[in-house]
Amino acid sequence: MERDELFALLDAFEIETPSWGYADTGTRFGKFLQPAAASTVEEKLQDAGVVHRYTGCCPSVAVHVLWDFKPGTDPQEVARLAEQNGVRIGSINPNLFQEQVYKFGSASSPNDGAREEATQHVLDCIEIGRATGSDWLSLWMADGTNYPGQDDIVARKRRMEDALKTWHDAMPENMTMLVEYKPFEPAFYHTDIADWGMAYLYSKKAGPRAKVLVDTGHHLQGTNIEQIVAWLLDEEMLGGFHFNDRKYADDDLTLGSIDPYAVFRIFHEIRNAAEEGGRDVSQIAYMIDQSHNLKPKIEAMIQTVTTAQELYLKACLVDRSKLRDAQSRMNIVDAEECLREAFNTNVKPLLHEWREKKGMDAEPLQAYRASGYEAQAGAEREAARKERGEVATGSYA
Ligand code: PSV
Ligand code: MN
Repeated sequence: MERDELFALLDAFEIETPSWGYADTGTRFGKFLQPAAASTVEEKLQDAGVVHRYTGCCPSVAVHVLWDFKPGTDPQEVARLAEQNGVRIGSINPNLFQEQVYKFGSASSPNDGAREEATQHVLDCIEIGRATGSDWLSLWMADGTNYPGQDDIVARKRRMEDALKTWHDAMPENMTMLVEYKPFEPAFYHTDIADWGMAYLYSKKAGPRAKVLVDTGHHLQGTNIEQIVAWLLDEEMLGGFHFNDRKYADDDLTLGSIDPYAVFRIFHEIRNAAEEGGRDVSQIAYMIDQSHNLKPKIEAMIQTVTTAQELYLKACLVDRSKLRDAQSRMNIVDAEECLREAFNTNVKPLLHEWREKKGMDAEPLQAYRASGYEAQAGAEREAARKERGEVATGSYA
């Protein structure tokens, strides 16, 4: 593939960062606070703007409605704030898992009140989407049960189908609904949207603007994620991704930190669908869903984005005519070598050239570190927290 073609593919490869990735988060055992962590939506958007400035490929920010839109927040004001920071509001994530009413689920709950509240919240989210100019409604529900016999599995499925159809039909024409699946957690016996097949079926029944969202951390050990991606692409049902990596479960580790070859294989299937299968892959929503408990948040985000770019570029380098030829000769070794050769190529020089051409620093992480942003944000945010009477976090040196 020619250099110009590769650069055009990189130009089109945009990755959304999550507002919650800039805030202090933890595990159920505790939280380790960072002075520079964002606590307000203003600070989150400011940090997202910084990541976009250094990487050049993160122009939108996913928002989690309960966490980012406190009662009385004007969504248009949030959209303006995003613009002032050089970014825009991306996917709108309703929160259907934190309120007490969702104890037995949201859309699938046997409790009429919970289902009504869930629908009202999603309708409010659709309005926030309209007001902020977002095209994406991204749904993840913690729905499920913890014990055999706790509830009727099929009745729950039907309640979910009804809700998704209602929500789908309430969306404006320009909006796409993303349906995310997860095999377990927080429900430990059965999850109402446990895998890609269930998300596919629900999406099909909801309507033409519902698609499946693949969170790379939401699979059981050994699942072949790239096959799921290839199938969804072939069925024109792949909506997008939540990028992260995992070793054991939903670990929220940095993309590619555990298995970069698996991420490369996902990108390979996407390029294969585009170049061999004639599929339109331009509308895939690439989003990060990581909460960095221990790493400095902006550094981790930049590391993730540049890793995604590297692995995507490697997948673009697969020699597809050579691969087709090897496959037609049924030569397994030659075919596999096409993938290995591309994966083992050092793409850093190409990425450096692309960034410099766009007037950016060749090494985003180093440039960000040299800017002193973190120390300054840390000092300012600590002072602001003190002023608001919140706990000051202290230095983490
Ligand atoms: C659930 O584990 C999830 O992947 C969903 O996408 C949520 O919106 C997000 O994490 C919250 O961090
Ligand atoms: Mn997710």
